[in-house]
Order: sequence, then structure tokens, then C-alpha cells
Amino acid sequence: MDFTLLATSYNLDLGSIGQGQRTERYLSDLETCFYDLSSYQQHLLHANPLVYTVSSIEPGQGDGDLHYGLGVLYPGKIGDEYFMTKGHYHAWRPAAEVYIGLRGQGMMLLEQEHSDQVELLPLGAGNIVYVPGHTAHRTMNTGSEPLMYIGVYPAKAGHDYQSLAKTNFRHKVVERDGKPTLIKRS
Ligand code: PAN
Ligand code: ZN
Repeated sequence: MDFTLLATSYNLDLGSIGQGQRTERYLSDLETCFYDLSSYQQHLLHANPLVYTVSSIEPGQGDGDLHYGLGVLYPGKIGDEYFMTKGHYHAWRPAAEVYIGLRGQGMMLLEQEHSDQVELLPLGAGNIVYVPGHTAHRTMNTGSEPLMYIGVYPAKAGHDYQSLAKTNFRHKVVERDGKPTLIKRS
């Protein structure tokens, strides 16, 4: 256990948390995510913006330990599809996660692995989303300022991006009449 990590603080103006390990994802890292490939490639010809960062705090590695991370997801769109995270299952499938919205406006897409169950839930300042185990989850920024949230998950959850690489979720979330709309992929 790293006792120096028992207390930390976050700063939403800086989008930073304590001594968190920061991961950066640029548009070019998200090539399997956006359905409108020509808009995606067009966008990349002009710029490769930072789409999101995650800064993680990992005090312990035991079976009962928890990790948490501050996510900062920037606003933007590729065609009619919002800037989003890659999305993943937890490698240890039973692991659930709690997302606490701190600033901005967004949504979460949840898809259960072995059923057709799908949820599109608000995640912004004032929202909390519980992600059950065995559920793929992705976050989208549907607003015009950075979306900031904290996710808390079992230390042994891990990330499985591979299982989603081909299907890229069964649904996409696009803007229709100014609103986030869930559409089943054909
Ligand atoms: C979050 C995510 C974060 C970034 O901390 O890791 O939102 O999304 P991707 O990992 O899909 O790029 C979490 O769900 N951890 O388990
Ligand atoms: Zn997760």
C-alpha cells in the first residue's frame, strides 16, 4: 500500500488530480471508434486534437483495493458523432465501476456482454452512473466545455479494449435535432 496516496485533491480548472499517472488519447488513437471514416480522416488532415486524458490514482494492488481516475473529455464532433472515449470491458468481468460527474455535459453508453441490454445515461455535473460488471462502457461529451468525471473501480478490474475492437459497441450515439440519440449499428 502506498500511504502517500491515501489523500489527494483534484483541480477542475487544471483538469488534474494529485500525483495521478496521466494517459493522453489523441484523435489518431481512436481510429476504430468513429463510424464516419471520411470525416475522421478529413479532420486528421487538419489537426490531431487531444480528445481526453485520464489521471489514475492507484494506492494498493490487493484483492479488495480500489483505484480511481479523473477523466477529462474535450468537446468536439466527427460528423454528427460526439468526441468519446475508446470504451472497454473490464478484463476481470465482474468488476463494477462508479462514475461521478463533476463538470460539463455528457452521456455514457452501457452494453451488457451477454444480453441485448443497452443504456444511454446522462453523465455530467450532478450525475452518478453505476456501471455493473460484464458491461462495456464508453463516455461521450455532448456539451461545449470539457466533461470531467471520476471513475472508481476495483484495483484488479483491468481494461479489455480488444473484445470491442471489431464491433465498436452495438450502438452509436449521434446528434439528432440537437440531442444525443442512440442508434443500433446496421
Ligand atoms: C475510466 C476510463 C476512462 C477512459 O477510468 O478508463 O474513462 O476510457 P477508456 O479507458 O475506455 O479509454 C474507466 O472506466 N476505468 O475502468
Ligand atoms: Zn472501466
